[in-house]
Amino acid sequence: LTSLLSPISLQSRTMASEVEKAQNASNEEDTIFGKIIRKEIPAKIIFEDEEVLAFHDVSPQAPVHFLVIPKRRIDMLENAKESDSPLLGKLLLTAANVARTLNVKDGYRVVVNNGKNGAQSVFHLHLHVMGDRQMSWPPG
Ligand code: TR5
Repeated sequence: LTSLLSPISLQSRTMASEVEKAQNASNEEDTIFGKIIRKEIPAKIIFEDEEVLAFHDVSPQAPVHFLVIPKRRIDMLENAKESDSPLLGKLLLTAANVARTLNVKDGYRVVVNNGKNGAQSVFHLHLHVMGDRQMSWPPG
């Protein structure tokens, strides 16, 4: 059956299941990213300091696709507080620094999925950084 599916339908199947996952995701206290921060499960870590962590996405949507997360959990962008401003700024600068380290050429895209309609599936704030291919607009 798989051989009958075109790459496009395979891609939309993957996208549909990502959205499904997001629609069913729960805003639990700890998440898979908490386990990655505590090194309870492995991840391909690219950069780490006391406040932030950058690691490759396990299901890359571009030749380069990494995530940048705060070590202190903020569940969603919409729940970030004024006092989180320096940390939010640091996430963006880390995204740029890591993209430079990985030698991502000719630009890249930074995305935050927020909530159900934003297709957020992991409730620990994260920036997606995708590059090394031409992105399209509008996103799906
Ligand atoms: O849909 P949102 O924006 O919440 O994105 C969550 C992202 O986390 C997706 O792109 C997933 O592919 C990614 N993800 C999920 C897991 C995971 C991961 N990236 C790295 N390592 C991971 N592990 C070990 N486990 C996951 N469940």
